[in-house]
Amino acid sequence: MSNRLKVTPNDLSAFWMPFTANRQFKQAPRMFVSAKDMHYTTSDGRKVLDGTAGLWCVNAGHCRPKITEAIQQQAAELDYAPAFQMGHPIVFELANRLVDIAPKGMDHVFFTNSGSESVETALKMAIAYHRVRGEGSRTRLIGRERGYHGVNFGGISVGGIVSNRKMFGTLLGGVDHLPHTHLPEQNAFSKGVPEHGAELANDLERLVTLHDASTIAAVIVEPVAGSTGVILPPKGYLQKLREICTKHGILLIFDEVITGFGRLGAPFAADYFGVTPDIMTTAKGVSNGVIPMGAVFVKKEIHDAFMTGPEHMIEFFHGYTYSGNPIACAAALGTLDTYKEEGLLTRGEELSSYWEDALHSLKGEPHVIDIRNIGLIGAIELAPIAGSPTKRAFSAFVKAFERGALIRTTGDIIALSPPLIITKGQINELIDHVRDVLRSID
Ligand code: PXG
Ligand code: PLP
Repeated sequence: MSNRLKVTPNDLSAFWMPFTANRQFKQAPRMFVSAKDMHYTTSDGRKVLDGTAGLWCVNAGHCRPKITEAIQQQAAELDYAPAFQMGHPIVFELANRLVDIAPKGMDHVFFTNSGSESVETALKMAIAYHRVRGEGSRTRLIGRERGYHGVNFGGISVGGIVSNRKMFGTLLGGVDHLPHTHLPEQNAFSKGVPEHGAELANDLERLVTLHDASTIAAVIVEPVAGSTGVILPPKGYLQKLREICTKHGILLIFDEVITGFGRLGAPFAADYFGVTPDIMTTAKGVSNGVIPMGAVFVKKEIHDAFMTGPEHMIEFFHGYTYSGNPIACAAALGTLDTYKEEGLLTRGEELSSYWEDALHSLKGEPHVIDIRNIGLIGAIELAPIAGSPTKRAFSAFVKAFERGALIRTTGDIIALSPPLIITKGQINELIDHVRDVLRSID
């Protein structure tokens, strides 16, 4: 470890931390200084088991040699090339490799630098697609309550997490929302996808009646909602959404920023559920979280609709300085090699029943009011402390960190999403940490 990493900075004030209780953190900082495979090391030298793959992104585990080497080599060879009107070889190689593993028919990839940017890109593509086809009246976007689509204005407009929206004015116009699918009275402690609630997809018919299909560009949903605390699609729900979208010429966008790249035990949620969207947003696992990168997958028909007009003209007025950045591409290629060699994009399937049993063994522990699971995702919902929502889960988070496990909490829900390299022994270890924590908090 370099000296630089061993020293804890003595002034923490300049850095305004994202999605963090800044004042509380700075009174008692929690710092990671290195990581390897399934573990972080803290600044006081303790090993912490990563129960969350960083922020749902380090799917292959930490500091994997193929990825590290690819980045090192690329940084020394071609550090940056302009993203507009210029190319470099590996961005094309990466696009081909991604299309090879994508659901059938998703033949083109647009690069971004994050999930939030992937979402903005997808929403703009959807509206522009209808316009280039002569259906410029299709401008409305439909999201879902409790949805998370990143933090930029388009994403929070279609998103449905109140605290991420309410501070920021009137947001995008022409947006409506489907109801969320969390039905604890009927579905609590379901193993895998719940039985009840597919009919909630029919609400899209209501919105079509209200607004008319000719005004609606796209519906965007997370196939499995992650950030809000893991809400699964009821059996048949996504199929129904797909049918209604197709019937009315509305594009279906799956936001696979969390579910993409093996999280459910299949390469994408589209594969897992057998439902193919028209556009698919990804980020996180595409580069193992190591270098920022996002990728938007689109069906051939959508891409091809733009490829008209004079050939010297730009077809889609959109892109980022760092779209397809060479070092990010190298990281992604190293990531895909690692996934392939170790079978990680489907490893979750082998482990999911073990994971399910381990998680559901927490039923009956203090405070637990629901447990949800799919692939290598788990959620343990706790009863909130009366008058102090989020406090109980936050103390669980701090206690777990002190004991040696990184978990994630949102509201009063503990969310788990370990790297896909986790062993059965480490699953037991993680769940035992959570059990001990639940028994030790108020
Ligand atoms: N869409 C979805 C479905 C996501 O989960 C984003 C978009 C935005 O991605 P970026 O890269 O802009 O953060 C996300 C990100 C959590 C957590 O703990 C979830 C996310 C990010 C950070 C924390 O729930 N999801
Ligand atoms: N702001 C200014 C002043 C810029 O010049 C640019 C890009 O050239 C941006 C924002 C957008 O930056 P990015 O392409 O990294 O998203």
